[in-house]
Amino acid sequence: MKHFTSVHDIGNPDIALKEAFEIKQNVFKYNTLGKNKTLLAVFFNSSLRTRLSTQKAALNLGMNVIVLDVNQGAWKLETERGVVMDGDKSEHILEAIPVMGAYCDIIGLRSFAQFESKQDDYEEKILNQFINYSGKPVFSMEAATRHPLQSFADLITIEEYKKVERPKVVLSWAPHPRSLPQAVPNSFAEWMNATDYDFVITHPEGYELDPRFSGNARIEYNQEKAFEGADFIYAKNWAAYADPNYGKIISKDRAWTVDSAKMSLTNNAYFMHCLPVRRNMIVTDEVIESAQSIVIPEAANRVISAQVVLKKLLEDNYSEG
Ligand code: AN0
Ligand code: CP
Repeated sequence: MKHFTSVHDIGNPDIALKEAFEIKQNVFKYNTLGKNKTLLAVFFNSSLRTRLSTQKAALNLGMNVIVLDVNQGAWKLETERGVVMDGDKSEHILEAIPVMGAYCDIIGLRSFAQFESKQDDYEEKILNQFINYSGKPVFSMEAATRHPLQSFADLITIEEYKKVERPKVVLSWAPHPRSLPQAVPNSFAEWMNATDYDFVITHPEGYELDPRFSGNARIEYNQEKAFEGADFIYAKNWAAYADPNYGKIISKDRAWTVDSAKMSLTNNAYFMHCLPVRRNMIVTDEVIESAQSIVIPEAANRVISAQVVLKKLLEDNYSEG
């Protein structure tokens, strides 16, 4: 694995899961693998979990860690080529990226969809520039279209909590006051489609995801019907994907908020969300505080998914083998 940007890079998810559970048993087992190797974690957007869990994973592997919040103290970056840089942007990303690459061995990147150009977002323009110009292995800490470290942690969590071999997993849209990227639901769908779970997506009409991500998932526009018999409810808001509404909010309907009445339709389902979550928009206090809510162990598994990925990047790119 040279870079990690999606489920397709990890290989067989069953083997990745085995590695995850091996690491979870003893997170310090490989604590010299990353000796004298430096992780640079670059954030264009805010983060609590990804920032902390990725650093913890790197420290568990004996790596050194540098974190850069691009919007707090670095120069404002131009991303378009050919622009006369007479505005407020002092540096071009085409110099900034190889410079960052010169100071580290592995780069983690968080760069959300900007909702200015669907094409730029869905071609992963920023992530691919890091891959092409840094000279270093790059992994996604949520890019424009995917959040694979989150989805991997979600898969680990479902495997830990599932009571039947083939659980019914429901990804449910829920309302939110601001436009959010499709990265989390896209990526979750992609990882769920790589398993043989019974996977259903429910959302209001107009919130269809890119079919390259939703794949063969069953789409159910009636949320209550979707919840029937579910073993896991995975709530998330996203802005519209389909034209002409790309990046727009077309509903804030709180009839879609996950509440106890809807959870009672399920097979005593566990409640999941990647966090941060807005209470009483996405999910009621009662549901997120219930015994069936596994959002905290889900977040804790972010260390494990990051550690599997960093271990693979170290082994495949730097092992003297
Ligand atoms: C981001 C999103 O929806 O992509 C990050 C989630 C991990 N959420 C917010 O910006 C609130
Ligand atoms: N779930 C997740 O990625 O959280 P942060 O945005 O806080 O990193």
